[in-house]
This record gives sequence, C-alpha cells and structure tokens, in this order.
Amino acid sequence: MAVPALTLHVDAAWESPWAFHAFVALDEKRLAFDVVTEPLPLSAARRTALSELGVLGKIPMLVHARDAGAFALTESLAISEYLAETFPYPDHPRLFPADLAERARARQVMSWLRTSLLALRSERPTSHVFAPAPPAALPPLPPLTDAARAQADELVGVAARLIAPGRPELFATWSIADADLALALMRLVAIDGDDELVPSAIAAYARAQWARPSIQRWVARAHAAHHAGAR
Ligand SMILES: N[C@@H](CCC(=O)N[C@@H](CS)C(=O)NCC(=O)O)C(=O)O
Repeated sequence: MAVPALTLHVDAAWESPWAFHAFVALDEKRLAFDVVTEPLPLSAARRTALSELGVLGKIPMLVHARDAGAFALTESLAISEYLAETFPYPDHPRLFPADLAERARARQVMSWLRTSLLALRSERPTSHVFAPAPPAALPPLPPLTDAARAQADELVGVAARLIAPGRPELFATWSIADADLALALMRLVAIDGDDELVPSAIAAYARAQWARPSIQRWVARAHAAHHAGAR
C-alpha cells in the first residue's frame, strides 16, 4: 500500500478545535493521511523540532511530502486553504464555497471564531464536547459567567443571521465553515442541552453537522483517546 504523502500532527487528547478543523478538511478532501499525536503542552524540545520543520511549533501541523521536499505548515486556516488549492475541485470535494461572496463570508466567520468568544471557549471547553457519553465522565461545569453568557448570546445571534431556516448548511453547499460553526455551537448544545441557550432550529443545524462522517471520525478518535487515558 502506498504511504500517504500527508501527515497531520494533532494533540494527543484529540480536543484541539484547530486540529479538528484540519482533520475534517483532510477527510472531506478524501485524502489519505497519517496522524502523529503530540502530548500538550509541547515539550521545549518538541516545540523546537516542530518549529524547525514548519516555522511555528504548534499543532495542528500538516506535513506534505513532495518531490520538491517536505512542506510543513501550521495554522488551521492556512492548512485548509493549502489543501483547497493543492487538491482542487473537481478532483476533490470543495472545502470553501465556489461563490466569492460566500467564500469571503466563510473566511469572515472562521476568522471571528478564532479571535473571539474567549470566555465562552474557556468555560465550555472542547474536552467536554468531545468526551464520550455519559457527561458524568467529566466533572460538571459551573453555570456560565455573565461574560460567557453574553458571548453565547452573540454566537447564537451570529448563527441565526447566517443559517437560513431549514437549510442544513451555511451556504449553497457544505463548507469547512460549517464544521467550525457547529463545533462552536456544540459547546452549548452538547454541554448545556438543546433548549437552554440555543434555539431549536440552530441546535438542529449543529447536530446535523455533528452527524457528518468526517466529524464523527474525529469524535471516534477523541473517544478512543479518552478511553486510553490520553486526557
Ligand atoms: N491559530 C492556531 C492555533 C493553534 C494552537 O493554538 N495550537 C495549540 C493547541 S490548541 C498548540 O499547539 N499549543 C502548543 C502547546 O500547548 O504547547 C490555529 O488555528 O491552528
């Protein structure tokens, strides 16, 4: 069997939202890839080794073995854009909308999700979103502070403006922005319950996205890591 030319370095606990993004992007592109797990926080030696490879010592890191030599890249959005351009449609499914305005909107949402909602992200961590049921497997989380609650309302408001009623995806076809927005919403839906903070139509969007095979393949790896005690 041919050795995949692509390797993705992810966190050993499988709970990084940015590694999730890169993994889903590779899977949606129908690309074969190897995975290397990195315990976090990275040791000084590992951070140095990764930064010598790909400029920044972080995960996710994509390594592409090419005739011209290995190319290593961090930053989840840079990774999905590299995959979109290196393995373009129609030979591979799209990651970004074909329409330029929709593509820009997808980038806007993903950039915002990476730079905002810090209190909500801290109080509703992905460790709980990716944990296997029952939720009792992890200690319960306290109620949201006022700051995180305001950010939850902001997130729901953004989702409500973007998701057309009854539409399963943000745009005409699925895009990687759907995976990012669904994960952000699952911080509320999976931890606090559907009805608590998220209107049912938006919770239904998040759950439908969550059922996507690429996302479920990440979730299965996260559950396996949990059972193996990697977190
Ligand atoms: N903006 C980056 C964030 C990447 C990032 O912050 N990665 C963290 C893990 S989630 C990391 O590598 N931390 C190194 C460490 O904890 O030692 C992206 O989108 O990929």
